[in-house]
Amino acid sequence: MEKEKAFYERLEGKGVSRRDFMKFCTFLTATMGLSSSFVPKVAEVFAAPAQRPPVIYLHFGECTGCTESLIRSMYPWIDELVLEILSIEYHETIMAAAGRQAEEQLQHAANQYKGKFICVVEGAIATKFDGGYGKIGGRTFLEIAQDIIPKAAGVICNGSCSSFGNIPAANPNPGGYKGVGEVMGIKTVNIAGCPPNGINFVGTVVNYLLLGKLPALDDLGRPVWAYGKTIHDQCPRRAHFENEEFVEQFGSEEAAMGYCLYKVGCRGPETYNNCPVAKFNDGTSWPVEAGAPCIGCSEPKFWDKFTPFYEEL
Ligand code: FSX
Ligand code: SF4
Ligand code: F3S
Repeated sequence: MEKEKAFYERLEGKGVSRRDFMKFCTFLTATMGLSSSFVPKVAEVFAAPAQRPPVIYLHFGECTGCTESLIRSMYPWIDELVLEILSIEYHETIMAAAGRQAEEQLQHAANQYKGKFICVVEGAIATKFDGGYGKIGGRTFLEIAQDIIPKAAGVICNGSCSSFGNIPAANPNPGGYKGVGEVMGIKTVNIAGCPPNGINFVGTVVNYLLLGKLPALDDLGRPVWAYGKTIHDQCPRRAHFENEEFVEQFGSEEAAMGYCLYKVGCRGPETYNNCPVAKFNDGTSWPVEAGAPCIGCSEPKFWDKFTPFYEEL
């Protein structure tokens, strides 16, 4: 097919071979919990997209780590794939426009695609304004959210800040920051993590384009295929936990032997995420593999609930 041929030529122009791409599709399909018979269909979602839903991507109170995690640290070309399957109408980090021009683009896109666009949100929303928290172009985060979000067909929260409030909402929370669902009184798809794994965002979008529906969600709005099991239940150090072989001090012999990190604060038993399987940086590693305990970044209020970090649960 012409469309597919052009796609592979574009990829090759960026130094990505068909083999690399198929490897990625195989990995994505398996991570999404689909059988290998779906691999060609997943490839087709990218190579010959039947539809490219318009997306307005909003940033509120956050560190932009979620965007960085998606566009830079995984497969270096994953941003290209995202641009193949989505029509990004507004995204402050990657768009060329700035200032008034950007503001106009936001209004234009929200009106042109009213009721049809997907709104992706990164960051929490301030609900108190005495200190002047959270404004873009003279409008508060809350005003922007109330203007744009009701016009969207659905909302995906990328990261724990937009999902649950997270660090901006941590005690004492002078800005009254909250997650998008709570502020707007709506249900959102929550790609939790601080930052989330880019694969969890891409997989959720691909699932929607492939099957025409959102994946099953847990009671916190997180896709079950990615957040259905605890870190602890998938951890390669689990045998050490069962054998009571623990790291008691960083830099020790036990740490070098890859013992369990429970006693130096691992929150893996209470944290739902797929890091041991999906990993970060092109499948290179993830916190526990690198010797750092899981701090529970995909759980609501992890900053308040799980601190002080590095102390036993
Ligand atoms: Fe939050 Fe994302 Fe943590 Fe940062 O935007 S989930 S602070 S990684 O960047 O929202
Ligand atoms: Fe569980 Fe953490 Fe130990 Fe892994 S390192 S087995 S997640 S407590
Ligand atoms: Fe976060 Fe724990 Fe994974 S800290 S990145 S959920 S290992």
